[in-house]
Amino acid sequence: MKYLSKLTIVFFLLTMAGAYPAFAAVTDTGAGITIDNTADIEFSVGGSPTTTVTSSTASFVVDHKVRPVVAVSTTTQYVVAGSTSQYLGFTVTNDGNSAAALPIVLSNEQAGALVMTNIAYYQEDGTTPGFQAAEDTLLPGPTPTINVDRDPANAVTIYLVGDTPAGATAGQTATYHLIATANVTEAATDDPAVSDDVYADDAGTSTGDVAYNGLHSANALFEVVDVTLTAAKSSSVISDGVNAAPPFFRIPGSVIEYRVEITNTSALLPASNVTLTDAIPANLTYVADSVQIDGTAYADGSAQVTYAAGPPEEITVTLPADLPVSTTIPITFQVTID
Ligand SMILES: [Ca+2]
Ligand SMILES: [Ca+2]
Ligand SMILES: [Ca+2]
Repeated sequence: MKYLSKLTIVFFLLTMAGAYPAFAAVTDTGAGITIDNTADIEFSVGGSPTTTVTSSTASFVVDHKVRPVVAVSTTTQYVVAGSTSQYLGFTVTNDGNSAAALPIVLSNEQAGALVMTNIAYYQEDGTTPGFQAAEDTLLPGPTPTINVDRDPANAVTIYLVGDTPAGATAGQTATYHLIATANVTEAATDDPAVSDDVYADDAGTSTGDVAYNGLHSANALFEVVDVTLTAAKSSSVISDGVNAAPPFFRIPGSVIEYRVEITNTSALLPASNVTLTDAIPANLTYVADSVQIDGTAYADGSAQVTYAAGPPEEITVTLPADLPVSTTIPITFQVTID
């Protein structure tokens, strides 16, 4: 009982650590290994001592189980029209018993109204999870070949990367099937002396991807969405130079605070490089260093605030980070009435 409990704990810990393999390929007998077998025959005749006869040796070589496996790591990628270097993530695993790394040719099949342009394949280089064009490895050609070790720990992460056409419209989708084809030819018959290639793949998602046809596929989706920002502007009086306490009035010398609430109405994608430009109207003077973004003050001339004396005076405010989905961030600044 104690022993079983320990086993359970070890299994649990390995699973938690991600060390327990999802595939069991490395426990399969390797392709190319020769297995010899003989039998011993014992007999006696009329009370004679036992005689042993050994059979001839039956030898064969273990065949090559060819089993590429494709899985999806990014099921849906939301994109906007005109966006570049959008990607779907896949893993490609060699789940066979290859003696050497299995050569696998990558290709794709597209379906849907959306057709991405400049499709390319990149291989994750392990530095940073996710696709980075400057880091990950661009694979050459329209149907590149990768070599995948049979150890599931060495599964290869592939990014199918493309640009969204400028004319794409919200709601359009593109399904892309990543197809991994083993670059070996299945043997017609078994030669016991040869490690023959035998297709052992599953059926997949692409057209005609049945079981045992030497390839496997999985699919993921690009979907076009609209990202719209709204901006609501209001003003309030901070002081009027006359009254010590509210209510204040809007007279020359009063300090007015403008508030612009910027909302990302998209529930799917953040907005990047959000910038507000405000030309200060006549009869008002901007109060230096009065910009606040979401309650945090930023000085004129900082990375977030550019001031131009004009006329007219103009401030440009850049959010320090992406505006997250379904989020409102207020920008405030102050002016005085001349
Ligand atoms: Ca990466
Ligand atoms: Ca064989
Ligand atoms: Ca198949």
